[in-house]
Amino acid sequence: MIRSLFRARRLAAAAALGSALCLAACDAAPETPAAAETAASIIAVTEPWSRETAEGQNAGGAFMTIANTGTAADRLTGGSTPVAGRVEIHTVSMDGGVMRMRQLEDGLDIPSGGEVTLKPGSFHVMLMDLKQPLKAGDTVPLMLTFAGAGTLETQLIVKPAGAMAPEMKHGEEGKPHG
Ligand SMILES: [Cu+2]
Repeated sequence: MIRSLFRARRLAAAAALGSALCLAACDAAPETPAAAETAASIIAVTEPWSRETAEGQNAGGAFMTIANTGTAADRLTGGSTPVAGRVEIHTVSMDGGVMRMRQLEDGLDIPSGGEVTLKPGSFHVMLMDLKQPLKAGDTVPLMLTFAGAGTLETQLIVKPAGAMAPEMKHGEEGKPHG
């Protein structure tokens, strides 16, 4: 057993030497193509924002548009932020005339070459167990997790309590969104 451990060490040393030689001589070694598709290069998040919360309110929504320029579909599965205990992905559906939020256990699909808008009354990121109220004007870091592309940090701008989605600012509340 000791002998095989020694042998393993010798092999590891030889491998290390081999890769050191390779660093010097084979700098043109091909990279794995998949490794190049990180969240920062294929996922674009625009207009990330959140809404001011009242004292004692224990959860808040976060909204944004997520575009996927990658060659494969991806999925937003969750995230993390210093201001909340946990982050969930939610959808909203009508249940007997009442709007209800529901967690998307498998995450939210972001199609290849497409984009998905998270907005009030629709898909959103939910900041659960808020550790502090969100105040208008604050900027809150939010780390998003994608099943394929990994993690991406974004900064939520906290807007006043009555704020709607950016495209709903000019009296377009009644219009359907495309
Ligand atoms: Cu929610």
